[in-house]
This record gives sequence, C-alpha cells and structure tokens, in this order.
Amino acid sequence: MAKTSKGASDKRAALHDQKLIRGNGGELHQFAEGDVPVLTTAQGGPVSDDQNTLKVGERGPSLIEDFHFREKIFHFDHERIPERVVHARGYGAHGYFETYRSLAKYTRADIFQRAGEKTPAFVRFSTVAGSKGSVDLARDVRGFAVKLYTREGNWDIVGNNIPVFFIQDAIKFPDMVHAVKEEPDRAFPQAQSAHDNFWDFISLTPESMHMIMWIMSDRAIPRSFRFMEGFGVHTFRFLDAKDESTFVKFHWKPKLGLQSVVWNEAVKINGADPDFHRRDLWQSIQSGNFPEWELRVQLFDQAFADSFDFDVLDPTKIIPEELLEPIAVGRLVLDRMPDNFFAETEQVAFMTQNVPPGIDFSNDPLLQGRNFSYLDTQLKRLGSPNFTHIPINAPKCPFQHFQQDGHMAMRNPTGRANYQPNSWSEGPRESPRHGFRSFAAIEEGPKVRLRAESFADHYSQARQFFISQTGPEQRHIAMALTFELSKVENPHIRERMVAHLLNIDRELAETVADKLAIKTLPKPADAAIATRDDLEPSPALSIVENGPPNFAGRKVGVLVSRGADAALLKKLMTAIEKEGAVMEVIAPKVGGVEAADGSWIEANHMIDGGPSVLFDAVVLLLSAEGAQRLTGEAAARDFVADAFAHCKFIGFTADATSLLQKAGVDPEADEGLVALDDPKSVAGFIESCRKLRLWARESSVKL
Ligand code: HDE
Repeated sequence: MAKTSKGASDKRAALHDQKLIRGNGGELHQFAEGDVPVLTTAQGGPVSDDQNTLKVGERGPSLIEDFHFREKIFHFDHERIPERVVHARGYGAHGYFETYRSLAKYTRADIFQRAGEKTPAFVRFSTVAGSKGSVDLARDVRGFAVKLYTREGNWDIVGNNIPVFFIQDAIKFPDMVHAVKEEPDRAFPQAQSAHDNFWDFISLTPESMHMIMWIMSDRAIPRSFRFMEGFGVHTFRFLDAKDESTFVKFHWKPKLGLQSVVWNEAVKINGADPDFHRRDLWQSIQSGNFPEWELRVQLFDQAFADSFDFDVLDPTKIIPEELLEPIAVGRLVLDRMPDNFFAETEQVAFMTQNVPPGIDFSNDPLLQGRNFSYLDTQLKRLGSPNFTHIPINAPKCPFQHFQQDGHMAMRNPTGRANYQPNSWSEGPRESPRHGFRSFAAIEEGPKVRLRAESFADHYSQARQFFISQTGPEQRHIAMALTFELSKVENPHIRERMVAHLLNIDRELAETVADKLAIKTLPKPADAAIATRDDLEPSPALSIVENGPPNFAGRKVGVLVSRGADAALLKKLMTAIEKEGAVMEVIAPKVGGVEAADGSWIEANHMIDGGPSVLFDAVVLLLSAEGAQRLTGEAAARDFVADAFAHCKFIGFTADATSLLQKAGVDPEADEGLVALDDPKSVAGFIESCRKLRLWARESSVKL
C-alpha cells in the first residue's frame, strides 16, 4: 500500500524504538519492530521505506542514489537462470535410499555393502519437451533423476520412466530435441509431439520405433509420479573389489503399482489442473503418505549379453524381465518437500558421470555422449564452476581438493598449499585403494564414424512391446498414433509412419491408416533387419498387468448436494481412509452444503473446480432435489459423463439417478456403476475401485 509522506515520518520516528534482538560478538545485530525483524538490503542495511522510491518531492523525479531500489530491481531482473534445454519442467523431493542387502559380490560401491544402510536422496521428476511453465499431462517421457548422497560422493542415476530412448548415438540428440520442441518459425506447438517436425524426424529415424511404441502408450501420460517406473536405460557396470565387471541395468518399481490416465482425460486435466503431478506429490508427502520405489537390478555377464542378437550397448533395447529377473536391492522413499523450489529443484545438477567407485559406464554411445553433456550444461545453467558449492549439489560426505576461486567461490583451500604433491605435508592425496578406478577394458579398432551392425534391428522389440499390451492398451496406442499423425499437415509424413508401423504390427498399421483415411497402404519401410516375430510377449511391459494390489494412494471425488446423507458420507470416508486412499468432496458451492440430518458437509471444491478427471473414482451422494438441480449444470453433467467415459467406477445413491440419466449414463449400464444405498455396498464399491478402471466399458463409450 502506498504510504504518505506523513506516514514516512511516523515510520522514521518509530525507528527510534528499534530493539536489538540478536548480537554476534558485538559485531552483528538485527533490528526488530516488536516481534517483526526489520527488512534489510542484501548488504544488511536496515530499510526504512519499501513502498516508495526516493523522489524529489512527492510528485518529482526519482533519484538514482536510491540504492535500495536499485539493488531490489537489479536482483529481480536477474532472478531467472536458463531453464534446462530439455526436462525444463520438473518437480523434486528429498528422501532416502535404504539398502536391502550387501552386493559386495558384484560391486565395491559403499552404498551396497551393508543391509539397512540409509543414504540421503533427492529426486527430480520432469517432462522433456515443454518449458518450465508447461502442463504436467503432456504426452511425453518423464525424467526420473535420482541423486544419492553416498559416503563416496554423489551418485546420480539420471533416468526416465521409459527404459529405451529415441536414438542410439548422442550426436543425434540436438536434432531429436529440436524436432520435438516448438517449431522455430512459429514457436508452437509447445510441450507436444503432435506436429510435423517431430514426426518428420521420427519417420526418417527407424531406430526410434521402439521408443515410439512406448511414447504412444499410456506410459507417456502417467496418473502420478508415484505410479510410474524409472529406468537407468543404459547398461552400466558393477565392479567388485578386484575390479571384475558385471553388467547392470537399473529399474525403479513403484510400490503403489503402475497407473496412467487416458488421453481424453489428460487433455482435460491439463486445463483443470496444469500442476496435477506436482500437486499430487506435494499432497502425498505433506500428508505423510510417502511414495516409495524398489530398486531392482538386472545383472549379467558378457556371455549372457552375447546370447542376444541385439546389443546391450544399444539404448533402444531392453532385456525383458522374463528373461532376466530384476533383483530387489533397496528402496527409495520420498519423505520431504524442498524448503525452496528454486534453491533445490531448479538448481539441482544431475550428471550421469557422477558415479562412486564400484560403478562404471559401458560403451553405450548415448551414455558416453551424456557424460560429456551434463557437466557442460551445469556451467551454462548455474553460471559458475562452483555449482557444487550449492547445498543441493554438494556431497554430504567429507570432500577435499585443491580446486579454487572462480565465480561465487564459497569454499577455498585454507593454508599454504593449493597444489599437490607439496612438501608442506598439507592437504589430501589420491588413493589408488579407495579411489575411483575404471574398468580396464581392452579397446582397439580403427577410428571410425560407424553404427555397429549389432544396432541394426529397429522393429523386433517395437513389435514385442506392442504384443505385450492388453487390448485396451493396444487400442490406446492406435488412438495416440492417429491423434498425433492427424496433427501432421504433410500427408507424406503420415504415410511414412504407417510404412514403419507395417514392420511392427500389420493390424496396428491398418487401423491407423484407416483412421487417417489413407486409401492405399504404403509399402513397409525398408528394414535393415526383418522384424522377428518369435519374441514372446513380456507381461512386465503392460501397465494394466502391473496395477496396484489395492486402491491405496488413489483419490475418490464425492459429489454432494444439499440434503445429502451425512452418515453414508462418513461411512465412505472411513472405508476410503482404511484403504489408504483419499476422499475429496465436491459441492455446488465451495463452502459446503447442509446434509439431510442438519449437519454441515465441508467441501474441497466447487463443481467447476473439481471435475471428475482429477479423481480415480467418483461417488454421487445426492438428494433427489439436489440431483434434479444439478441436471441443469453443465459441469455436473460433465462430471458424470467424463467419469463414465474414462471407465471409472461410479458409486451413486438412488436419488442421483436423474443426474446419471441426464448425463446419458444408464445406471445399470455395467458393473462399474455401484448403487450405494445398502450400507454394505460401500465395501463392494471400494473393492471394485481397486481395479482402477472398467476397461470392458471402453468399447461402448468409444472415446
Ligand atoms: Fe538428458 N539431458 N540427455 N537424457 N536428461 C539433460 O542436463 C542429454 C538422455 C535426462 O531433473 C540436460 O541438467 C544428452 C537419456 C533427465 O535435472 C542435458 C542426451 C535420458 C534429465 C541433457 C541425453 C536422459 C536430463 C538438460 C543424449 C534417460 C533431467 C539439463 C546423449 C536415460 C535431469 C541438464 C534433471 C537432462 C543431455 C539423453 C534423462 C542437456 C546429450 C537417454 C532425467 O545435459
């Protein structure tokens, strides 16, 4: 609020009453007005007036000697740092990793030596294509970057929620990212792959086909960060005490099971709550429901690697879990939100090259390129080689080295020696025993720019992924491809994609071609290696097959009206909470409604602000009069129609029937509509909800 010059002199007078509240050796002290500390400049000078710039007279020009104004605006002007070129939009949380058992047989990494050991962790989830302010439910890969503050330095597993990648060689990364981001002349579309440039690049890049199957699947529209897997993607190495190597692939498995939304729902969530995933993580951690993942490792040797006709160095391939079972080695728990988003989540610097002794790289050419890129990117973003001085990036173990100076140096070597060896007996020395040692691989060959023959099969695992999906999941892939390609203006690009699909699954290609009204099927794309049709389906690749054991961590939206049955609501709440799920109430007005028994039901949302897309299941707890009124409100009709179309379970009181009917839903349409008038039916409703969706309904709703 602007203050008058009279106010300013009052304030000046009040300053005489300042109280010394904290001293520090007589040098530092802080002023306070009553209990409120006095605002200072960044230099520590107390500020008398933060409402008005310094002027010549009340209506006169501003003075440049106003150092407080100058400093405040200067700092504001520099608040932004470059956003990440990829993975700009992200959300992080703190937690810990707990080791289940010693893996000393495979690795000397300290983190895997002792069962029960807890290592502090920070995790950042992200989308890839959109900028920092884009929406959470973009169709996109999710980053799953884990920083483990081990006793031997930071270990970053900078992974994704999809175990393969678009490209095989790092040199293609800028092209791939340019193609998916907004087109440079028009600067749209943002955070979307549904445009010509992306599909042009993809249709010219057969190695992307396996990744495309994943991206077009519901994996790319997860319901929550808490319900998705994470993967290290590349093959890494474990090195034991004798530096012997075992190949390793890292998998994070969510304790709450996998779950995604459907595309029509994603589109609506983006409008209703662009921060859907952020809010979900925030709410679950703040309410003490800490999300958890198990770290599982696939361990194998060279002979096993050689048994495949694809290359384990190729990041467009997986080793199916049915062929090599991932072993559980620990768990990751996220239990604390950052105090400040910028300081922690924005400034956290993940780097693939951060590995402790006992973990090493393979020759995966994508990983090798990443090991170069991540250091470079941190200098650009954080602006100083001293980015490890920022608390979120600093190791939590003791560290000592002779690196010094540079922008924003917070710690410099003390004493005389800032080099080694030195004869002052000062400072640390290297240790061949404890230090990081690379696997002594014997490498030889001509210097070439070549893609190995063993990287040439681009379709077999794409097909294997597709045939591993359940019926609804396969339909979603076909629908996603159709939607994305329908946004591509150039018909040749659409056809080129169908030509690739013909190498993956003929029926899929025909469905997409039909939906795009491509009259004549193109010839299948030229394939360096013909698609193998003998790879068995892998049930581990399906989301539906790997859903949760119960409804824990999910959310029920209960729509209430005046005259609703408060006792039934209470019963529902008890049952939902017992299941480990959350209930939120939606009412015509956010202040709530009066129940039939005269009690007051508090609401979390008004109808327009609480559409059913925000919930995993819904209940219509309405009086006859309330239901009748709601039939006239579009938001209430959409609430019901969307829940039905998205195959959700819907509980309802007999009095709610009029709203169901007005929304075009037959109350007896299928077993997903559960009448709640008999008190025993509440338990049955919750039990149904554990299935998450009634996919059998999908063919009738034709989304
Ligand atoms: Fe990244 N990637 N990436 N990437 N990546 C970045 O580093 C890069 C790749 C991944 O939450 C950048 O700090 C190259 C694969 C995640 O802060 C940058 C290549 C996988 C995050 C970069 C890849 C990833 C990044 C941008 C091809 C999955 C976000 C900002 C060789 C295994 C980390 C930054 C966070 C971020 C480069 C490919 C995952 C530019 C050159 C494959 C999760 O350095």
